[in-house]
Amino acid sequence: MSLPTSSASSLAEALSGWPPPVLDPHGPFSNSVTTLAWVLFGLMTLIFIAVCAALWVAIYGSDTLRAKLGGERVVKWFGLIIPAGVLLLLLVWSLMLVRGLTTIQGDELRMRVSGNVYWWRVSYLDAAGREVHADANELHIPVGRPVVVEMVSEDVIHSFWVPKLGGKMDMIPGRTNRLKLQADKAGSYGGQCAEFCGGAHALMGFVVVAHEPADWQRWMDSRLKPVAAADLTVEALRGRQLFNEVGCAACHRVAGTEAQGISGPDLTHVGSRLSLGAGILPNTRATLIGWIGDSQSIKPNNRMPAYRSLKAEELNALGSYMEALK
Ligand code: HEC
Ligand SMILES: [Cu+2]
Repeated sequence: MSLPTSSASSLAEALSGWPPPVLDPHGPFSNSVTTLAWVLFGLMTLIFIAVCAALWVAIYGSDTLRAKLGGERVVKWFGLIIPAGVLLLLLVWSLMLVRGLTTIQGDELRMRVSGNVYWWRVSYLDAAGREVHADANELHIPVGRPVVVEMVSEDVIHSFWVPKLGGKMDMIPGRTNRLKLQADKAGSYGGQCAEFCGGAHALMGFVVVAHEPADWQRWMDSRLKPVAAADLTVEALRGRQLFNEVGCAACHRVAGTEAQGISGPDLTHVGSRLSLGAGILPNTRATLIGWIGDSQSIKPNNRMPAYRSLKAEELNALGSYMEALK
């Protein structure tokens, strides 16, 4: 099935993540954050100009000008009343904004994302909070509908951030935080862990793909059907056998097979992900093989061992199997 990102450049843009597109909102929740950012910037500029003017008066102003302004009055207004007013306004505004980003209305799509060193476990939930589909490193959402993401962490503190679609929220072990996202347009949007969580923290990205609602429903339906063995080539079948023999299945789940590991990303549909290694590489046969053979050079100290002893034929077979898991 086709994804809204047919052009490689928009994926590259979504994946590069730098500089974070903080002033380019694509949904109502990111919009409100961006508006507040501009207001902060505007007020900061005014205050900066006022401070420069005060400095100018202090250094170069004539005695008559200073007497006219009155030292005490200047301190009262510019040192107390105006700063207190500005800070109070911004405090109330940002508290109300955060409320808007976190208040649950009940008609949102529910998802749960948990942070892991250095990847994301993703669950699609039904209205009662039960998992209907497990995935990793990619969130697929319908355009125009708010999505509540419940956030947890399985190890250290991470932070979930999709600059174009919403605010930023910490994932704290033992706690569930919530944040709403919404996309106004189909496309792929880059996300990034925004809290230092270890050496390869900068290589902990992800992608949010927004589909038109009907396409999203088709996509969800397609997720519930794992790839059947009958649809695999001979080489991919060999890869499937190796997947169990060399121990991949201990950490990874592929629905419909005996591989049911949960300490690594779910690979049931890894072949259809846009990116690999948690948003850091495009997903191709070559990058799959490169990752399996030596993920430690790509992402130092990630929790997957490097399989440097596998022969080229074995790596090809594993790559072919992974690629077939659409
Ligand atoms: C000890 C557990 C463990 C074993 C064994 C293991 N992996 Fe992984 N694997 C992981 C973890 C953890 C990640 C996520 C790494 C990251 O991005 O930080 C991962 C990531 C991956 C990814 C990328 C998934 C994505 O969406 O980015 C692929 C593909 C993969 N592993 C395939 C394999 C294959 C094939 C084998 C066997 C040759 C294997 N793994 C063995 C733990 C494991
Ligand atoms: Cu992190």
